Amino acid sequence: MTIETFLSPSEWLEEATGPRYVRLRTRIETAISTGLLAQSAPLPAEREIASLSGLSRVTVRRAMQDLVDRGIVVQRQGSGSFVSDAPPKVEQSLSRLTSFTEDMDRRGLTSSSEWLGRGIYMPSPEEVMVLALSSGESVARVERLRRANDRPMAIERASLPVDILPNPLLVETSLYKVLEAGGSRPVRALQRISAINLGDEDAELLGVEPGAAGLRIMRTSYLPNRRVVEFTRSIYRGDAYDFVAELRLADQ
Ligand code: 16G
Repeated sequence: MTIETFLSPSEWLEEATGPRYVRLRTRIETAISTGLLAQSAPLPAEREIASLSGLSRVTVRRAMQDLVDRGIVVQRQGSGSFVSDAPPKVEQSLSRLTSFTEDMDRRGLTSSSEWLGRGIYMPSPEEVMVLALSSGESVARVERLRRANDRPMAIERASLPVDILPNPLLVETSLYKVLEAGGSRPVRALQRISAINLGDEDAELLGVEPGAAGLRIMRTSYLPNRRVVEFTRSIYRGDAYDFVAELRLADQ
Protein backbone atom coordinates (compact mmCIF):
# COMPACT_ATOMS: atom_id res chain seq x y z
CA MET A 1 0.00 0.00 0.00
CA THR A 2 1.19 3.54 -0.67
CA ILE A 3 0.78 6.46 1.70
CA GLU A 4 -1.54 8.02 -0.88
CA THR A 5 -4.02 5.12 -0.69
CA PHE A 6 -3.58 4.95 3.08
CA LEU A 7 -4.70 8.57 3.41
CA SER A 8 -7.63 8.29 1.02
CA PRO A 9 -10.70 7.99 3.19
CA SER A 10 -12.58 4.78 2.77
CA GLU A 11 -13.69 4.15 6.29
CA TRP A 12 -10.81 5.37 8.51
CA LEU A 13 -12.04 8.93 8.71
CA GLU A 14 -15.57 8.01 9.73
CA GLU A 15 -14.68 5.06 11.98
CA ALA A 16 -12.42 7.14 14.22
CA THR A 17 -13.82 9.57 16.74
CA GLY A 18 -12.62 12.97 17.95
CA PRO A 19 -11.75 16.13 16.05
CA ARG A 20 -10.86 15.58 12.42
CA TYR A 21 -7.30 16.87 12.77
CA VAL A 22 -6.70 14.31 15.55
CA ARG A 23 -8.04 11.53 13.30
CA LEU A 24 -5.64 12.57 10.56
CA ARG A 25 -2.74 12.90 12.99
CA THR A 26 -3.43 9.40 14.34
CA ARG A 27 -3.65 8.04 10.80
CA ILE A 28 -0.24 9.49 9.94
CA GLU A 29 1.19 8.17 13.22
CA THR A 30 -0.10 4.72 12.30
CA ALA A 31 1.57 4.99 8.89
CA ILE A 32 4.83 5.71 10.72
CA SER A 33 4.53 3.05 13.43
CA THR A 34 3.64 0.33 10.91
CA GLY A 35 6.60 1.27 8.73
CA LEU A 36 4.53 2.45 5.76
CA LEU A 37 6.36 5.73 6.22
CA ALA A 38 9.98 5.02 7.16
CA GLN A 39 12.25 7.27 9.23
CA SER A 40 13.31 10.33 7.18
CA ALA A 41 10.68 9.55 4.49
CA PRO A 42 9.02 12.57 2.88
CA LEU A 43 5.33 13.18 3.58
CA PRO A 44 3.00 14.23 0.81
CA ALA A 45 2.52 18.03 0.64
CA GLU A 46 -0.29 19.52 2.76
CA ARG A 47 -2.21 20.38 -0.37
CA GLU A 48 -1.96 16.77 -1.56
CA ILE A 49 -2.98 15.35 1.84
CA ALA A 50 -5.99 17.65 1.77
CA SER A 51 -7.09 16.47 -1.63
CA LEU A 52 -6.40 12.77 -0.83
CA SER A 53 -8.30 12.81 2.46
CA GLY A 54 -10.97 15.30 1.54
CA LEU A 55 -10.09 17.33 4.66
CA SER A 56 -9.63 21.09 4.58
CA ARG A 57 -6.16 22.66 4.37
CA VAL A 58 -6.72 24.16 7.83
CA THR A 59 -7.38 20.70 9.32
CA VAL A 60 -4.34 19.22 7.57
CA ARG A 61 -2.14 22.10 8.75
CA ARG A 62 -3.29 21.62 12.33
CA ALA A 63 -2.56 17.86 12.24
CA MET A 64 0.88 18.54 10.75
CA GLN A 65 1.64 21.18 13.36
CA ASP A 66 0.78 18.67 16.10
CA LEU A 67 3.11 16.10 14.56
CA VAL A 68 5.87 18.72 14.38
CA ASP A 69 5.26 19.80 18.01
CA ARG A 70 5.54 16.16 19.10
CA GLY A 71 8.83 15.76 17.23
CA ILE A 72 7.35 13.07 14.97
CA VAL A 73 7.63 15.13 11.79
CA VAL A 74 10.21 17.75 10.85
CA GLN A 75 9.62 20.53 8.35
CA ARG A 76 12.47 21.80 6.22
CA GLN A 77 12.13 25.17 4.61
CA GLY A 78 11.59 24.80 0.91
CA SER A 79 11.73 20.99 0.83
CA GLY A 80 8.63 19.91 2.75
CA SER A 81 7.86 17.60 5.67
CA PHE A 82 9.69 14.42 6.63
CA VAL A 83 9.31 11.70 9.23
CA SER A 84 11.76 12.59 11.96
CA ASP A 85 14.68 10.23 12.47
CA ALA A 86 14.87 11.22 16.12
CA PRO A 87 12.50 9.71 18.68
CA PRO A 88 9.59 11.90 19.76
CA LYS A 89 10.91 14.58 22.08
CA VAL A 90 9.40 14.17 25.50
CA GLU A 91 9.17 16.99 28.00
CA GLN A 92 9.88 15.58 31.40
CA SER A 93 9.17 17.41 34.62
CA LEU A 94 12.06 17.23 37.04
CA SER A 95 9.80 17.50 40.03
CA ARG A 96 7.29 14.67 39.51
CA LEU A 97 8.06 11.09 40.37
CA THR A 98 6.54 9.23 37.45
CA SER A 99 7.31 6.03 35.59
CA PHE A 100 8.34 5.70 31.98
CA THR A 101 4.99 4.07 31.11
CA GLU A 102 3.06 6.93 32.72
CA ASP A 103 5.24 9.58 31.03
CA MET A 104 4.58 8.06 27.61
CA ASP A 105 0.85 7.47 28.26
CA ARG A 106 0.42 11.11 29.19
CA ARG A 107 1.84 12.12 25.84
CA GLY A 108 -0.25 9.69 23.87
CA LEU A 109 2.80 7.57 23.00
CA THR A 110 2.84 3.79 23.25
CA SER A 111 5.64 2.43 25.40
CA SER A 112 7.28 -0.92 24.90
CA SER A 113 10.41 -2.59 26.22
CA GLU A 114 13.00 -5.07 25.07
CA TRP A 115 14.50 -7.17 27.84
CA LEU A 116 18.24 -6.88 28.36
CA GLY A 117 18.21 -8.74 31.69
CA ARG A 118 15.73 -9.71 34.38
CA GLY A 119 16.34 -11.88 37.41
CA ILE A 120 18.07 -12.30 40.76
CA TYR A 121 21.83 -11.72 40.78
CA MET A 122 24.84 -11.32 43.06
CA PRO A 123 25.01 -7.58 43.73
CA SER A 124 27.85 -5.30 42.70
CA PRO A 125 29.61 -3.34 45.48
CA GLU A 126 27.73 -0.23 44.30
CA GLU A 127 24.35 -1.99 44.59
CA VAL A 128 25.25 -3.28 48.07
CA MET A 129 26.08 0.25 49.15
CA VAL A 130 23.20 2.18 47.57
CA LEU A 131 20.50 -0.37 48.42
CA ALA A 132 22.01 -1.00 51.88
CA LEU A 133 22.03 -4.77 51.32
CA SER A 134 23.34 -7.07 54.03
CA SER A 135 26.20 -9.39 53.24
CA GLY A 136 25.22 -12.39 51.14
CA GLU A 137 21.94 -10.79 50.09
CA SER A 138 21.03 -10.96 46.37
CA VAL A 139 19.64 -8.19 44.20
CA ALA A 140 16.73 -8.08 41.74
CA ARG A 141 17.54 -6.52 38.36
CA VAL A 142 15.22 -5.29 35.65
CA GLU A 143 17.14 -4.13 32.57
CA ARG A 144 15.33 -2.85 29.51
CA LEU A 145 15.64 -0.95 26.29
CA ARG A 146 12.63 1.36 26.43
CA ARG A 147 10.78 2.51 23.35
CA ALA A 148 8.13 5.11 22.61
CA ASN A 149 6.05 4.44 19.49
CA ASP A 150 8.66 1.81 18.64
CA ARG A 151 11.57 4.24 18.75
CA PRO A 152 14.37 3.58 21.24
CA MET A 153 14.45 6.25 23.96
CA ALA A 154 16.50 4.87 26.83
CA ILE A 155 18.42 1.97 28.30
CA GLU A 156 17.31 1.46 31.87
CA ARG A 157 18.96 -0.77 34.46
CA ALA A 158 17.02 -0.94 37.72
CA SER A 159 18.25 -2.75 40.84
CA LEU A 160 16.00 -3.46 43.82
CA PRO A 161 16.26 -5.35 47.11
CA VAL A 162 14.93 -8.90 46.65
CA ASP A 163 12.33 -8.58 49.42
CA ILE A 164 10.85 -5.62 47.50
CA LEU A 165 10.86 -7.46 44.16
CA PRO A 166 11.12 -11.19 44.88
CA ASN A 167 10.09 -12.13 41.35
CA PRO A 168 11.40 -9.78 38.63
CA LEU A 169 9.60 -11.93 36.04
CA LEU A 170 6.36 -10.36 37.26
CA VAL A 171 7.45 -7.11 35.61
CA GLU A 172 5.94 -7.32 32.17
CA THR A 173 5.22 -3.71 31.32
CA SER A 174 5.57 -1.34 34.27
CA LEU A 175 7.93 -1.82 37.19
CA TYR A 176 6.15 0.89 39.18
CA LYS A 177 2.81 -0.88 38.70
CA VAL A 178 4.26 -4.08 40.18
CA LEU A 179 5.75 -2.09 43.07
CA GLU A 180 2.44 -0.31 43.61
CA ALA A 181 0.57 -3.64 43.73
CA GLY A 182 3.02 -4.79 46.40
CA GLY A 183 2.60 -1.55 48.40
CA SER A 184 6.16 -0.43 47.72
CA ARG A 185 5.94 2.24 45.05
CA PRO A 186 8.54 4.92 45.75
CA VAL A 187 7.29 8.29 46.98
CA ARG A 188 10.49 10.29 46.69
CA ALA A 189 13.59 10.09 44.50
CA LEU A 190 16.92 11.76 43.95
CA GLN A 191 18.08 12.02 40.38
CA ARG A 192 21.49 12.92 39.05
CA ILE A 193 21.78 13.80 35.37
CA SER A 194 25.00 14.12 33.40
CA ALA A 195 25.92 14.52 29.74
CA ILE A 196 27.78 11.69 28.05
CA ASN A 197 28.89 10.52 24.62
CA LEU A 198 27.37 7.14 23.90
CA GLY A 199 29.66 4.12 23.73
CA ASP A 200 29.41 1.67 20.82
CA GLU A 201 27.07 -0.82 22.47
CA ASP A 202 24.64 1.72 23.94
CA ALA A 203 24.63 3.70 20.68
CA GLU A 204 23.71 0.59 18.74
CA LEU A 205 20.83 -0.25 21.09
CA LEU A 206 19.57 3.33 20.87
CA GLY A 207 19.92 3.45 17.10
CA VAL A 208 22.41 6.34 16.93
CA GLU A 209 26.02 6.79 15.85
CA PRO A 210 28.71 5.89 18.42
CA GLY A 211 29.78 9.04 20.25
CA ALA A 212 26.38 10.73 19.86
CA ALA A 213 25.17 12.87 22.76
CA GLY A 214 23.30 11.13 25.56
CA LEU A 215 22.17 11.68 29.12
CA ARG A 216 23.09 9.47 32.03
CA ILE A 217 20.48 9.53 34.78
CA MET A 218 20.91 7.87 38.15
CA ARG A 219 17.74 7.63 40.20
CA THR A 220 17.60 6.50 43.81
CA SER A 221 14.01 6.14 45.00
CA TYR A 222 12.68 5.88 48.52
CA LEU A 223 9.71 4.46 50.41
CA PRO A 224 7.89 6.68 52.94
CA ASN A 225 10.06 5.11 55.68
CA ARG A 226 13.17 6.35 53.80
CA ARG A 227 14.31 2.92 52.76
CA VAL A 228 15.88 2.80 49.27
CA VAL A 229 13.57 0.86 47.00
CA GLU A 230 15.18 1.35 43.59
CA PHE A 231 18.57 2.27 42.19
CA THR A 232 18.30 2.86 38.45
CA ARG A 233 20.97 3.81 35.94
CA SER A 234 19.53 5.02 32.67
CA ILE A 235 21.02 6.22 29.43
CA TYR A 236 18.75 8.39 27.32
CA ARG A 237 19.18 9.47 23.74
CA GLY A 238 20.22 13.11 23.95
CA ASP A 239 17.56 14.07 21.41
CA ALA A 240 14.74 12.24 23.21
CA TYR A 241 14.19 14.31 26.30
CA ASP A 242 13.79 17.89 27.42
CA PHE A 243 13.97 18.11 31.16
CA VAL A 244 11.93 20.92 32.66
CA ALA A 245 12.43 22.16 36.21
CA GLU A 246 10.21 24.63 37.99
CA LEU A 247 12.26 27.08 40.03
CA ARG A 248 10.99 29.21 42.86
CA LEU A 249 12.48 31.96 44.91
CA ALA A 250 13.41 30.57 48.33
CA ASP A 251 10.50 30.62 50.83
CA GLN A 252 7.84 31.19 48.16
C1 16G B 1 11.49 5.91 34.81
C2 16G B 1 12.58 6.03 35.87
C3 16G B 1 13.08 4.69 36.36
C4 16G B 1 11.93 3.78 36.71
C5 16G B 1 10.98 3.66 35.55
C6 16G B 1 9.78 2.79 35.86
C7 16G B 1 13.80 8.01 34.98
C8 16G B 1 15.09 8.62 34.66
N1 16G B 1 13.76 6.75 35.41
O1 16G B 1 12.00 5.59 33.57
O2 16G B 1 13.86 4.93 37.50
O3 16G B 1 12.42 2.50 37.06
O4 16G B 1 10.51 4.93 35.18
O5 16G B 1 9.00 2.70 34.68
O6 16G B 1 12.80 8.67 34.83
P1 16G B 1 7.88 1.62 34.41
O7 16G B 1 6.98 1.62 35.60
O8 16G B 1 7.25 2.05 33.16
O9 16G B 1 8.58 0.30 34.31
